[in-house]
Amino acid sequence: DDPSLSSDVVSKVTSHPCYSPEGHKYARIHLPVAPACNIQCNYCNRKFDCSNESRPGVVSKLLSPAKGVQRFVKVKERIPETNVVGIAGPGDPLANPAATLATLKAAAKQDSDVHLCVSTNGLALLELVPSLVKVGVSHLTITINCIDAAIGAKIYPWIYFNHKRLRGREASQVLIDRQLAGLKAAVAAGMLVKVNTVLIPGINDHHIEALAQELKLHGALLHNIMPLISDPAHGTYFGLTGQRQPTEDEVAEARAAAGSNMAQMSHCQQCRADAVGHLGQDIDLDADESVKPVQQ
Ligand code: CLF
Ligand code: SF4
Repeated sequence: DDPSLSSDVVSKVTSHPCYSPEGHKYARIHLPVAPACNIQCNYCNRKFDCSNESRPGVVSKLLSPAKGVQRFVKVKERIPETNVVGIAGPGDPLANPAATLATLKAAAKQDSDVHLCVSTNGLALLELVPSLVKVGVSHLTITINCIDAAIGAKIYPWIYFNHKRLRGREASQVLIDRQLAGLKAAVAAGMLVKVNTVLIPGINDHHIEALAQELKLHGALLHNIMPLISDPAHGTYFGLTGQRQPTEDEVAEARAAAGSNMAQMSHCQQCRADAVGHLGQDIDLDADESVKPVQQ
């Protein structure tokens, strides 16, 4: 309902299931083609899908770009309202640029109307913006958990950048700078950028308003505050300090604090890297890739 948005932007927002309630009549397919990651988050133990978009305990079976596109074609035949192809893991899509770009390019070749969507931690984004634009990525998500390196040092033990492993505040500062520069460049290139923030009690919960202000300044369109899902059984507890998940009230408070600057998304399903179907009504693909309802 923002009058400043152009009709092209409005149509891209209202036809994407994650970007608006109007988009819920459409379905998305994630193609799990991206195994590697270039950072370490304290809430991720690497055995499972990227926790920047996923529920814990989920292991997506990796696909080659060719197999991924075959899956898209089959699913599209059965669910014709599938209009978004997303790459969201199981690692970071932009730490696997060859596979990610090849998959998106081939998907667009099959269906010229499909929206191409990528979710990333943002470290490798800046240099890849032109390639993403070239293959036609219209919707981009960056997970940004803070804009303060002291907070970041509690979230990211290391990053791998320019052939070097960086740690501590230095690592967080590089990541934050790259996320914000990538955000700005992606917005300037015409992509609709959503930011995911994992809400971690005691770590970044007091910082959400300042973060949202900065996101607004850099041109982000939508903000998705996701609760940390902390589950020691799945290795997704937070580092060694075992941070708890936020309560529903704490999530609501954080969304209210961010809401004066950024439009808030509240229907996120924390999808797996191989999610298929309408949000909240995922379908499962068995061995021969025929579709059946998933047990939630
Ligand atoms: Fe997938 Fe993410 Fe694109 Fe959506 S999911 S890459 S923007 S098509 Fe959506 Fe799932 Fe939440 Fe992500 S509900 S986890 S916000
Ligand atoms: Fe794990 Fe995703 Fe963080 Fe990489 S970006 S460490 S895959 S949660």
